[in-house]
Amino acid sequence: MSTTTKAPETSSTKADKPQTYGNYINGRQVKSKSGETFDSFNPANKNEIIGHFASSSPEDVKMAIDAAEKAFHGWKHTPAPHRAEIILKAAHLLETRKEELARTMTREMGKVLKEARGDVQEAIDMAKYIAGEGRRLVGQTVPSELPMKFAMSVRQPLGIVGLITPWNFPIAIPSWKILPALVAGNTIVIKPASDTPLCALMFVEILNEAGLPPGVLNLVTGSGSKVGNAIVEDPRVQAISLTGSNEVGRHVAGRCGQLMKKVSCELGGKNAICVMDDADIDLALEGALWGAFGTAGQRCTAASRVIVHKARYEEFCEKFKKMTSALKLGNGLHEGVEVGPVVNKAQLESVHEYVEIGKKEGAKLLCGGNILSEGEFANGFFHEPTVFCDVKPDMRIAQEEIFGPVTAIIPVNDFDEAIAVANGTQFGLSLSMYTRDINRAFRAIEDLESGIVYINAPTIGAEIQLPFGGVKQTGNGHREAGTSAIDQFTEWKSVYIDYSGRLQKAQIDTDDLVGKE
Ligand code: UN1
Repeated sequence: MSTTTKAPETSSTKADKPQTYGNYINGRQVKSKSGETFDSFNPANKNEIIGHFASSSPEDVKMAIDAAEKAFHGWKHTPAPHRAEIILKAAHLLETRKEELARTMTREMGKVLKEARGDVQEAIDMAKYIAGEGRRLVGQTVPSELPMKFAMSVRQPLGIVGLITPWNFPIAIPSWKILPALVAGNTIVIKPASDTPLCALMFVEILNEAGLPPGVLNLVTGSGSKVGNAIVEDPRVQAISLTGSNEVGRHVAGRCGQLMKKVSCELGGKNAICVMDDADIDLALEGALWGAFGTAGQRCTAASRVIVHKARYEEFCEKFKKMTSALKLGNGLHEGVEVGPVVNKAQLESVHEYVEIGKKEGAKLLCGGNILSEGEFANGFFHEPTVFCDVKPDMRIAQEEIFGPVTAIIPVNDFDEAIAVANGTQFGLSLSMYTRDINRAFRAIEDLESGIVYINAPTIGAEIQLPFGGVKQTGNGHREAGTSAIDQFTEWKSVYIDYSGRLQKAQIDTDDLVGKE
């Protein structure tokens, strides 16, 4: 598809007619070199086009990297507290525009409005938190082994960083990456998911409106194969931070390994809620429902397994079925809707395929299981919230990430088995334990193999002031958010200052120093 429409200066959602948006390079929107576009549409109603976006090529990526390269020197030398002031101003702009951003998000990727507001709020929280880092960015001062010698380490920006972000948290996740990268003095090229380019563009424009110099933060839309790869391959890009599928993560991390680039990957999950015999069952039920079906199960942290002690199994399944069947599915903008559509057709098909796999594997379908395509669902990508019970831990529906409104209830005999089953997948992002026994709670904290553990709360809902990320195949050892966010986007420089006026040899001139000057 191609278009000749001129790209507007700023993005807004007001126009009835879908607008055409450009890439954001060097402080303004620009059309892709080819002029080609792709559409973003509403998954609750695929006939509603959200906008036409630049279908970019490696040439466009080069332009963005050129801009980031030019801006780097000035940005690196802007004192960090001033960089942080811009981020704080962006926090306030985001607050002012929270409702507009949330509504755009619901229209663009389907999550219900309350959750979309939460997504924007997560970015506001991150902006306020990371702005404080502008006056910290702490290093170390340590004693030297030699007299009249000073030793310290300071953080340095990496240079140009490439960010690749997903559609499920279309503002929060870009904020986890963009904001710490900025406060640390890096310049950026971001490729947002093609399902949510408008959310990302609006976020980038707000940061620029807050006062970023042109070229510091650039956005290029388009496919992973053209845009993502071109960002990874350019030798001027020092580091990549990616949130996405394991398949893409493996490819990108592999290339970055060969190119000797810093890379942090935040990938899949197969999170579980464990419900013990002593748990507050109503609390656990509510938590499991929110954990499994919040954001239509499209969270890396979604509770796609519920591991239940046999003593409470029948009761849990029966009540969970009732609660799940009562969930109101629909357009996330409508009052009272609890579960929205899944993001696109491919996702709908993939989710449904897992339902078929579950049935074939011999799991019992407790409720749901269908694609909805009649009446108000006719033009959207709706899948019934679906629960399997009597699931065996090694079934595919209990091992593979589904990323949709499907969860698997697995019965276990005791606490130790619950821990073993919870740990028994290749992933390790978020695990939860419902128990009223303090000893069990602490054993769970110690023994659950995941980057995030919850006690008496579901697997979703991480706050930005703690590290976010996982172990095993969920990632490659990095953490986002919290103070660890800064580690991803800085390099250590160790500095020695010898003010003795003579050559002092470390490890050699170290004898007889006691009591001497
Ligand atoms: C994700 O799904 O990738 O903890 C992020 C949560 C949210 C973030 C999820 N705060 O569920």
